[in-house]
Amino acid sequence: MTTAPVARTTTAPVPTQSTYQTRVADYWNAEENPVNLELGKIDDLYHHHYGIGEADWAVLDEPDSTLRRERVTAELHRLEHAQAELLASQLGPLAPADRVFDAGCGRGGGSVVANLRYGCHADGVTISAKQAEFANETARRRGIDDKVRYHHRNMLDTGFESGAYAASWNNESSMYVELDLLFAEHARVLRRGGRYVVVTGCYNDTYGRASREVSLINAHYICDIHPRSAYFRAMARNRLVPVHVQDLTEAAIPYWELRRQADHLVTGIEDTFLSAYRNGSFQYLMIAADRV
Ligand code: GPP
Ligand code: MG
Repeated sequence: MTTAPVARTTTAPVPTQSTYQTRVADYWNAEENPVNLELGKIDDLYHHHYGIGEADWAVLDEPDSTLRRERVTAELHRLEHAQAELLASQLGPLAPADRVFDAGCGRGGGSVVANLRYGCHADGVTISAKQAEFANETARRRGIDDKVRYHHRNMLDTGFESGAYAASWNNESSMYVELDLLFAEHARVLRRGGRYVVVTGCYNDTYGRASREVSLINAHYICDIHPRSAYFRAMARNRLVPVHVQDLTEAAIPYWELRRQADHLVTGIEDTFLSAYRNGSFQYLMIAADRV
């Protein structure tokens, strides 16, 4: 049999980072919202997630305007910190020799919280070189840089050692990536019996498709919010078995109510979050799962 010669096709080199990922990195390299920096300054713990729990509304009645701003800032930080502590509480028990992986670590607050709670080693990963550098500086200031390290890497392809991690998490960062790719990487780096935790905003399948508010949130952060169902499907396909699911939607509302009244901190997305939560199209969820 003879075959006709086939013209050689040249394939374009696969970029290490997609154009989308570059745009996301650009956003986070440039981001300097007072709502993140002013809160973080209070105790050098920089969070990139929202808050949970009842707010102390008395801060709004403070007559001195400078003091009022300070008290509102501190209260929002307290609520964000409560969210970080809730997530961290799901990771344990962990020992000081254990390693944890913080996927989409932002300016690093979550890894510090885990280290303070368990004394564990932490590796944070962010696609933003600026955030990684900032977070490493905070770890140096605290004197925990021997145990807490931040890396400018892709959370889908960390290069970390397989099976070396006792726990891992995404705190409001999973909406930037394909869940199957993300959970495959968590399952790879987690040891058998390791714990994975995600806190996320997801759209509500019972409402239907993504609402207008969900689309506005996507446009605001350049992300792509997944439906609730997608988390469970992708976990099931990637050796992650849910052990605890908590709907935090109600608990998230005081934070947004207080934040919308913080003129010195608002970013313009506050009312959209409140509408999305209240019209039932959007949920704030925590899922803890075991790696089997
Ligand atoms: C918080 O970060 C949120 C995200 C990065 C992604 C979107 C989250 C959803 C739950 C949809 P941030 O603290 O940097 O945001 P902000 O500047 O608004 O405080
Ligand atoms: Mg924030």
